[in-house]
Amino acid sequence: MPSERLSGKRAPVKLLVILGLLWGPSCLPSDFSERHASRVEAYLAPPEAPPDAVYVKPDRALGPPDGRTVAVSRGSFVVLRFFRAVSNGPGPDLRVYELGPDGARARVAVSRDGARFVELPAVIEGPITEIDLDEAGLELVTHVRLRGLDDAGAEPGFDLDALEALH
Ligand SMILES: [Ca+2]
Ligand SMILES: [Ca+2]
Repeated sequence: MPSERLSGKRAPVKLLVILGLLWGPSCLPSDFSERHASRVEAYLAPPEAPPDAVYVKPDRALGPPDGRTVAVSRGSFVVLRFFRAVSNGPGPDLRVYELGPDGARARVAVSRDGARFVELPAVIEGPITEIDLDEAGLELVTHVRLRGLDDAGAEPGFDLDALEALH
């Protein structure tokens, strides 16, 4: 039957369209993997936090800012990695997004190999902090570490939402 042959030829096309829609975005360099931290390398949760607390899930700091945060308090830290190296371009190179009006503070360190970190002198605080790699004396970094300095707020310490590469 001609109509059956016709439908038989169309089915694979429909299938390819559906697969293309499902797979297409992940096959392309996406905003997620290019510009924002894409992997958790290490996390030490706030010492007093219940292990099932939502704010001790470090993957909440991956991808673009979305209001989901991970807590980094005194005695805790997180190390996130970028899919590609962040370069030291003109002006600021990294942006740190925080959530919460609790005035929590943190220190940032950067690394190009995930082993040796250079901690920046500035204490960071507030919703957006821009960082210049000049301060670390590095031209390329792949890893960023945040170390909490206090336990301010209901979710203790600095509430990290996202990291963004500006170059
Ligand atoms: Ca710079
Ligand atoms: Ca987030």
